[in-house]
Amino acid sequence: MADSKLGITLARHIYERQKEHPEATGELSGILGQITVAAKVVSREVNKAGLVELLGLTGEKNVQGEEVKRLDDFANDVFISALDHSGHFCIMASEEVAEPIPIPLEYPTGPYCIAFDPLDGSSNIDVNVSIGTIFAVHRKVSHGPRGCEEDLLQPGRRLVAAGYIVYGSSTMLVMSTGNGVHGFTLDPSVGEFLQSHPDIRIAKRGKIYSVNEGNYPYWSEGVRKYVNYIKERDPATGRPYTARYIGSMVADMHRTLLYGGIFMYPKDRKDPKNPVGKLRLLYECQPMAFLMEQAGGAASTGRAPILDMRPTALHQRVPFFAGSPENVRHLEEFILKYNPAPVGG
Ligand code: AHM
Ligand code: MG
Repeated sequence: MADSKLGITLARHIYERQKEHPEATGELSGILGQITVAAKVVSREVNKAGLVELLGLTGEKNVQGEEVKRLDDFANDVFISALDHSGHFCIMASEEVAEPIPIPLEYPTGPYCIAFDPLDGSSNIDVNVSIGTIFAVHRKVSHGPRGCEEDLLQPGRRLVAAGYIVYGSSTMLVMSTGNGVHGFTLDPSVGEFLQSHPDIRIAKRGKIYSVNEGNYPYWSEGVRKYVNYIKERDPATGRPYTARYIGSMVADMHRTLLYGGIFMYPKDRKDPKNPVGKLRLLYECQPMAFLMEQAGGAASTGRAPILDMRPTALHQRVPFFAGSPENVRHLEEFILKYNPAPVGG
């Protein structure tokens, strides 16, 4: 007979945390509730993508100049429509949309704003490799009634919640509201996210490095020297590090969080228009850095914590290094030593 004891649902987890904070309004649980609805819909479509011809290109380009796949479009629409009417947000931003997304006039606005990447790692869709959604929630700081870009361009240090959903061998939601990092796995038979990874803590030091090494010729001296060093030997064990790179930030970061080590997307000089790395600050790096720090890890531009960066543009890109705190510090030492100009990683 099946176990009749229901696991801890995400809703129960949030409710119990809320009880510890009598001043809480319940707004965050409403936000996470809407995110999980969207995540379940996207998860369902990702799982049947090969069957229903969602694969393939729409022929359009997104604001980054990349081809938009149908599933990216779909996920973007699902997240917008799950969030815009909720009354929690004053403004939103998506990787797929050039400008901030206003809340339609017929819906109420609320005291938060959200930035999200609806389907990250989309180059992996066609080959059935894990992809994900990333989200970051800030409190509204502007004074007007409906929010503006100022609300979205806040340092990550001020985030009130962030998380990701990984659509992998199972669908998992990993999130933090500033009280540690907690993981929930979707039980498809009941359609609920159940707590599977309470209070995730990253190892102080790991021995896995994760980076697109094809870009080696374009890296700065500091990053090259660091990667050469860890490929030679881990000072702790005397053995070389292990390489793992999926090319899906959510999956690579998820593994880094659980197994330790370092994930890197350094400044990439092969594209002169993009001398600061590929990953986007607001909806990729800030939320991942928030989770990393909440789990006891670190996230850096190579010179300073990602969470201390003050964003200047919605789709701003930054160099990104995150993982076990000792690994990230070690990388920063190489950058400081070999990259004389303050140009980050
Ligand atoms: P995307 O938002 O267009 O999917 O791009 C972001 C993805 C990340 O998931 C991943 O870390 C990175 O691009 C991989 O880039 P590369 O193929 O250059 O290694
Ligand atoms: Mg992305």
